Amino acid sequence: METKLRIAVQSKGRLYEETMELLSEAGVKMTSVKRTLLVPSRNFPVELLFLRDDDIPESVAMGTADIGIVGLNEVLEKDKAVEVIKELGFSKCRLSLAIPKRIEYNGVEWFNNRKIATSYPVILQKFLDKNNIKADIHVITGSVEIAPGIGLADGIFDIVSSGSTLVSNNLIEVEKVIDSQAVLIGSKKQKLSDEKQAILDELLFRFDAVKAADGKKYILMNVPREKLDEVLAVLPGIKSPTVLPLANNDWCSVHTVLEEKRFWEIIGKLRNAGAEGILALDIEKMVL
Ligand code: PRT
Ligand code: ZN
Repeated sequence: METKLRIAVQSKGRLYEETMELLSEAGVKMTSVKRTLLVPSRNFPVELLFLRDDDIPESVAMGTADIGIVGLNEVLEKDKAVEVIKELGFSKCRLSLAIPKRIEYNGVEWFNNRKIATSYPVILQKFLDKNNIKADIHVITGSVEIAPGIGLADGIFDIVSSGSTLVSNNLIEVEKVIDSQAVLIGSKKQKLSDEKQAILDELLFRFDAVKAADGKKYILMNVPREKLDEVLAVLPGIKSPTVLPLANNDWCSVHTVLEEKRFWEIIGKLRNAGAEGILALDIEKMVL
């Protein structure tokens, strides 16, 4: 039987969409859209094990899955024998302490002898120990942010992303404890077979190509030959753009790759320098 690398992924929730998108952009196609527990790819030697995110670190530590995709917050909280192989750059958030906004806050000592509601007691306890704070941790799952309002806790320790949940509950973030994002994890103890390692290496190579293309545009434009130097001067730091001849000898075609966030700034300069017929295309993959 063909060797398959088994990847534990979240079956539904905030990580699901982007995990599937990353795999799909890496050319990994799945056999069925129905989310049964174990789904093989139809064109790549991997299979997906769909789990709750809470169970992913342990499944990787135990070797039930070879690798997993999960939030760093879950990895740190579950504290299993896993290691981060790669940061995937999506589902970015932070774990922070927050308190009612009307309270005057004068530093982390404020939390001494206070009651803190959280779903992340392990990470919180480590932070409190490091800062010599003795507080009472109250573990609740879900809707942590309402705890202070109903008198269940003095403050909370929870995931913050945009911050709007805190605002609508009259809370204010006072200490950021960790930054989190989706990460690819592997077991610390179980070494992959050579075959599985080779599959993982290919997958990581493809993830890098997808990531390299992220936020970049492929730009083509027509430039009068006499303006070529001026146009090329507008493209600083970009490794030698391609210059191609056109049927009309007075003109040439310049191709290059631009950071999307600098697109409008640079396009303006290119037009002023004499570029015309500028086309911008999405780049799907980039192998550096
Ligand atoms: O069912 P399962 O156990 O698999 O899923 P889950 O309900 O435990 O997790 P899920 O799907 O809600 O989140 C999965 C992962 O997404 C988390 O572990 C984080 O790594 C990541 N993530 C990124 C977030 C957020 N952003 C986020 N904003 N997880 C939760 N939130 C919640 C947060 O709990 C808070 O209530 O959104 C609220 C804050 O958001 P803002 O934008 O208002 O600040
Ligand atoms: Zn969960």
